[in-house]
Amino acid sequence: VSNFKIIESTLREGEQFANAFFTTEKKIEIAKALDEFGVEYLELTSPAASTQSYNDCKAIVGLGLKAKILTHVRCHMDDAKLAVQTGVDGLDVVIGTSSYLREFSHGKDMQYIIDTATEVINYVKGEGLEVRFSSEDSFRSDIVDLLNLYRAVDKLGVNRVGIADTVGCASPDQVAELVRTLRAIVSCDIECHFHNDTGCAIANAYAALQNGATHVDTSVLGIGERNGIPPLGGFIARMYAADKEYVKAKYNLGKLRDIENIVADAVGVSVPFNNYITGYCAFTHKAGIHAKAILNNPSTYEILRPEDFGMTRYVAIGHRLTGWNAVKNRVEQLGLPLTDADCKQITNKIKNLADIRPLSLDDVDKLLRKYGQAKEDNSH
Ligand code: HCA
Ligand code: CU
Repeated sequence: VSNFKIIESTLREGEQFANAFFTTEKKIEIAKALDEFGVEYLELTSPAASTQSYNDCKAIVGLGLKAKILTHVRCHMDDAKLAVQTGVDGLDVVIGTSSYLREFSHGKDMQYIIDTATEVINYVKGEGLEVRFSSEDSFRSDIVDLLNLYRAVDKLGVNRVGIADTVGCASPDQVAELVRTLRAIVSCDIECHFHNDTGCAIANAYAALQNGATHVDTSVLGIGERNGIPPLGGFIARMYAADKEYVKAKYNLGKLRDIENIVADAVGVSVPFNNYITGYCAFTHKAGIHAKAILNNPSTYEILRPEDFGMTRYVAIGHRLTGWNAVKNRVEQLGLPLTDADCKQITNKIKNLADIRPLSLDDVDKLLRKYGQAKEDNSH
């Protein structure tokens, strides 16, 4: 699963998040931060959406970032022409293929879709730009229709075909099967886009990569239409677990927290407490058994190394589940002259107190210092 590329869609799918309103300045700040992180592509809202969208697209193209700039457009010549004028590196072209969308959304049949796709793809390629063709709602589309369409666009020389789980209904095994089938039919790259309505977005992205997909769509904190798509951080966590050295070499992982804070602030939400990597408890260890092992060797209970992400580990000790090894570690940090026997005794004291109410680290430190002081006084 190495050698994947991220198409970061905070500035497209993310703009479809309920709370999102990005000013030009904010878009530029987000684009620069993502570029520093090292994503390979930024996907922007269609310039056909509004005048500001058109201008913002040009402004971001003008930044001269390392990341390639894509814009996301309907499969329509007018939209494609407008997009080409903005100077982007490529177009992510999309059209709905499921019977739901063909009937209730755009009302077009498969032949019309193939004809329009052909016209748009030939045009974009003729302009020398990268082009991806994707079917919206791929998992509720007729598989024969879908494969015929992909085969046709592959022959036209698209750079990528895309599959999209627009409603978030797919499971990893379904994804694996569809991607494997598609891999056998097209020779171009395969991009995938998964919504998270049923909690499978990251797992689906991973299953797609394992079966031949090459590009994955993400957004910061997963923001998007409804409850969104794979969060950049969670996807990175998954890929780090699969191939740590590759991910560390390719991305500037220490930048993740900043990016999430910028986006969370821009859309008026806070980073979830249990967020991948950056959530406030992501590297907090609590039970005595965990704490002891972690202090001996962090890999016992950590698959992600906090240092690799500019984060720090925390061992909570002011609670009834605490153990004397963790207390001893704190004693050493504070440089107090207490023995193992003392630490065991204090641990019991902490447990008794914490049965009544939770203690802050400050409460615990005070207690430890009091014992340490008493010890010194005795020895004089
Ligand atoms: C939508 C479109 C899309 C497109 C995905 C893609 C989806 O907002 O409905 O271009 O691959 O989820 O289908 O985001
Ligand atoms: Cu989407």
